[in-house]
Amino acid sequence: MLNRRQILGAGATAGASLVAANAWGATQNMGLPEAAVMETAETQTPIRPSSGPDYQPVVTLNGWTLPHRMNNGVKEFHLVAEPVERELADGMTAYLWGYNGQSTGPTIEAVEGDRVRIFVTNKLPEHTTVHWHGLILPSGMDGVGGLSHPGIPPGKTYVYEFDLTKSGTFMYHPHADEMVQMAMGMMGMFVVHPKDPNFMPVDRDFLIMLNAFDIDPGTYVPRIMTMTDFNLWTWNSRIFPDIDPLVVNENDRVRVRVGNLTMTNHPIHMHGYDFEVTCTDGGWVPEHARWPEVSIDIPVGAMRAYEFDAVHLGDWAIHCHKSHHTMNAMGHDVPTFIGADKRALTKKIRKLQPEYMPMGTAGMADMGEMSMPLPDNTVPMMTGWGPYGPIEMGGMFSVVKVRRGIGSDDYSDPGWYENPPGTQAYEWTGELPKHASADSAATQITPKPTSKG
Ligand SMILES: [Cu+2]
Repeated sequence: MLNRRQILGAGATAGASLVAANAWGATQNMGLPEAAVMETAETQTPIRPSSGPDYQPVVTLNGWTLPHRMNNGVKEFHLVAEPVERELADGMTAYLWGYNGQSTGPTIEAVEGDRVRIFVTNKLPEHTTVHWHGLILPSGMDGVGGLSHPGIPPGKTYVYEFDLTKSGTFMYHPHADEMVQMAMGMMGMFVVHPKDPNFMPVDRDFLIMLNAFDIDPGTYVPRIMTMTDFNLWTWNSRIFPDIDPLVVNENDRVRVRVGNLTMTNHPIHMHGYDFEVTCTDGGWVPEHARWPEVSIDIPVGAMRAYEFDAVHLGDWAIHCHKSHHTMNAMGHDVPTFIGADKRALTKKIRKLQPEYMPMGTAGMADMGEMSMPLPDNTVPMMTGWGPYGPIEMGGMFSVVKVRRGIGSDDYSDPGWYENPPGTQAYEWTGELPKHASADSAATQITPKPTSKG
């Protein structure tokens, strides 16, 4: 059964493929290929190759793949650098710069041995370039403004053309006014599939670009001068609870490719499995050089792909292990109240503001449950509801959903996992030894008030 998301997704993909198909028929005209535009932040169904070697197309979470056309054996793509409106979450839109209607930009997919011709039209108010991070290409195609070629002036189109000499996962981003343009969301992934379909095949191949923004609550435009204190930690310019799950069929071979174009490292941790790094942006890791991990640190300006066999059914969290990166719109100047006695203060404030509620004295979990009034265009700091209560996360968090009987092109959310009887943590209702009683637990961190009464 199709849900609203799939219908939108299928429609959008069909539309995008249509552009490519029409353009194919018109290759003899040699005009600029049509620039496909994506209007939603919904994950698009992957595009299977219609010619050349077969490959398992990648799924860009909350993103899409740029259609191409063939022109005398050359794969032609058209990127448009432009201001975009991106839904970072349902109910929060950001005014960013991106490509072809979205930030992050569309994923470019091609095959080892292909020659690609990429038209880049600049609709920004200032010049830009595109640097093809990790690809082996002629120096003049490297996209460093002023070094490789002049910046692309506003309103102009430049052509990049080169052979894809190796397979792997690469990235693209401006190398012109780079600090500003990347803070505004300009980046995307470039996947080159192996020429040999039997080289390290997988059944599911997911793409995540780690990026970050600093957008004050109630506003729309990122602060471009921020170096470390970003407040929105995003995957493909999307935040939890609105990052789509990674939907996987039992026993699938799964690859997750994670690129980092933020200004700090992100230890990506996935529950329920151990796995191995199989690829960096430098190339594939030989089998004898891999070691097992449960968290993979993704350095700044780098990509790591890891793989696993989906043998453990369940809902498994996947997230950055820096706890501040699984929060939304963090204010870092919030004081710590754990252990503080706010009763006297609360009494005074309630004379002026009867609904006042003190928070934070027993931790901040109450923030995950309560809906407090927020400025417009702002999402809560920790949020998301699971089958058993608030998940209390934000930012860089999603769920890997491993199920039995998922169709090979089905990425729709299967709902929550039902734990088989006897396999879920439960409350102990029997006797407790004296030293473990509930009373003694609370007194460990909360000092008793000095005046009892
Ligand atoms: Cu992180």
